[in-house]
Amino acid sequence: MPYMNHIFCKLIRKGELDAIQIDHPLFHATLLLQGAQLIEFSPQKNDFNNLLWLSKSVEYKQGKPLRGGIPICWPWFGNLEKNPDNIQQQVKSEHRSAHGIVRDIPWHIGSIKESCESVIVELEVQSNESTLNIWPFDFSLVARFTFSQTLTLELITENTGKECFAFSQALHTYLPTNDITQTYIHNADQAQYIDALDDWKEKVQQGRVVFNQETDRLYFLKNNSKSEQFELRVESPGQQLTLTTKSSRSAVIWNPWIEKSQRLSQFSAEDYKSMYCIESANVMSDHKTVAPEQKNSIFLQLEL
Ligand code: TA6
Repeated sequence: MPYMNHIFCKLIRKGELDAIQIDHPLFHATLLLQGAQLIEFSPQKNDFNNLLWLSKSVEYKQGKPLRGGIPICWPWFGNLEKNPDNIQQQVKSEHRSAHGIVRDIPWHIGSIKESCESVIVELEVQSNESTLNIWPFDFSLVARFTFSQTLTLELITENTGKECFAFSQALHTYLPTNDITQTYIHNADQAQYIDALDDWKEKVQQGRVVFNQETDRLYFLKNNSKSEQFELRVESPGQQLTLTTKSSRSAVIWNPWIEKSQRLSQFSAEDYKSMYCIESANVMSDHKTVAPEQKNSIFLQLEL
């Protein structure tokens, strides 16, 4: 465990994994080095309760994805077979696990900057022999977390190789709710979406998003919007939350509901009642391509 000379940050162990524990006057946070997975962000504005949902049966095991917080899905989101052909064709081996190759491998600390107002942590990972065996492209990723009373996460992709590559990505944010049936996601009215549970048919959102069945949808910004930024406002019992995404025209909204909950790891039969996911993404037609030495960023902000 490398020595850490900081005021608010210390290195701790969670099961088999190293983590940065941050105890700041304005917030607490727990950031795993594996996958650069944030599993806790507890701002003072939320009475130092975790703004993120984390499974009670989470397993801190090396090389095993954890259910909760913000898993980083890169260089493909979800089921590889459902990605655009140019992304599928880049994957060399029979490696077909969901959500790419970086959420269950070790990242390392790039930098930590502390102040009275915030803490900025950069975690990094670069291509290596094992990633090249699956996905033959040289890359460098930086996950930049800015913690204060709000949370921002920027995922920066750099193509450090000699050929272009295409990728899809998602910041797979798990959020808690006191009652999923009283949880509403606003600002998606009339947005187009792909329904992953209805043969990937294209549909149009009517009004606010409600949860009354298994929900697994890839939303796309209304075509007339020029910005690559959008806000989703979430209303749940006792909470109003705003999730802002930049450099993205897509977002995934997911709740496994009753039947799928039985098939999920690190997930109890009742957990669907107290969680949902809103994933800031670049998926399907919104996937990205980077040329050698080019960078791409996707950015989310969570604010009460
Ligand atoms: O983001 C939605 C989704 O793709 C769902 O289909 C479900 O598989 C979820 O991600 C969780 O995936 P995981 O591999 O973490 O169990």
